[in-house]
Amino acid sequence: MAIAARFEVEFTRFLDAEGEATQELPAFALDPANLIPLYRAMQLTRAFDTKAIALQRTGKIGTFASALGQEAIGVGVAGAMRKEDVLVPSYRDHAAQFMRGVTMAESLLYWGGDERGSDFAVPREDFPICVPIGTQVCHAAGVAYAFRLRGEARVAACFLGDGATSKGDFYEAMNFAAVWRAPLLIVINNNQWAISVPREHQTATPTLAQKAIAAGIEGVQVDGNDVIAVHDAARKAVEKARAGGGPTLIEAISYRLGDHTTADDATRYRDADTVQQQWANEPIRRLRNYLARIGAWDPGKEERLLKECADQVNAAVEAYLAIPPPTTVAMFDHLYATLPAALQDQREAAQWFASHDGGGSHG
Ligand SMILES: Cc1ncc(C[n+]2csc(CCOP(=O)(O)OP(=O)(O)O)c2C)c(N)n1
Ligand SMILES: [Mg+2]
Repeated sequence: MAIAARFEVEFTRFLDAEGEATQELPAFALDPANLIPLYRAMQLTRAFDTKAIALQRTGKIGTFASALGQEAIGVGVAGAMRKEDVLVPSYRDHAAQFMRGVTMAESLLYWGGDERGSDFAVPREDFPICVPIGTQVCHAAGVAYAFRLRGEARVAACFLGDGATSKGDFYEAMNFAAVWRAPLLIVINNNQWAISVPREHQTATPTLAQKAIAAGIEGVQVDGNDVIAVHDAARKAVEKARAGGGPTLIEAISYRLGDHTTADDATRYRDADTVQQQWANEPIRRLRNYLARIGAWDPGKEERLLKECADQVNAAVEAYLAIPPPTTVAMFDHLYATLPAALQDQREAAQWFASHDGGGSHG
């Protein structure tokens, strides 16, 4: 018997849970000036998450999907992208969106059910949040293919969850991007849960990264709670894609410390002790410990940063609440160049109701 092919999946971590370096750090991480912005971005995301949940509870936004415990994934990846690249996000990727220039007020507008929240002032070519599971991977493959066709040195990056890797869209997109050597980065946020379905009931493979092998692309695993590992893998993948080396799949292993969304109650299906134990691995404390260990962080800096983040979040909430609600007829305005007669009638009826009950408001 001969071996037709052999495969392996690498796993990378630079900082352990206590923020101790387990191996020599990549060059960018040797300068704390490169790490502090990543730390800040993670803290800002967490501050936003806390506030967004409070806004949902008080009826000021609709359902919200928190990124609690998974901040390093979005921050590490978006920090490796260039402005001209394109992000194709799912619903748990505001950490990455904020780094790209999407404002927190826009994000709140989106979660408040207002489509104008997807019309980002910056970055104009990033995609809106995709709620259908896995379909965004196909969109991202298409974007990457377009870059390739046009000869543009740009990269498309998308995120999906562990659950989404069971979807055909994921395999089809990977296969397509691999064949065309499209400049695509696919990042799996393996937070161990797809709502109430645990990772081990989701798929029989020991890693999710190995799913890349069937498509003929590189698949790597990183500690998704180690922002240095995420950023390093993303940087290599983005550089490779830009240089014509084709797609990469990164599986970032993390843990969903919060509920699936504000519409979920995870205490009904998972054990509080396990969640408590997972708090020891979370990414913010890990990087803070490392920065403190090398003398680049102290309680005074921490206090100032938290205040700054809170102020920024509060300003975004105020900006959001001050935005007048969309008109009732706005929902008819962007579907057709010329509205069909039946919808024209509905538009008029909507207009009539709007002018008789005074319209809506946030919450
Ligand atoms: C096509 C489709 N099927 C089902 C759903 C309902 N749904 C919303 S979130 C979710 C679980 C996704 O889990 P995962 O991919 O692990 O992402 P996570 O929410 O953990 O980030 C499902 C099944 C959906 N949004 N779209
Ligand atoms: Mg998941």
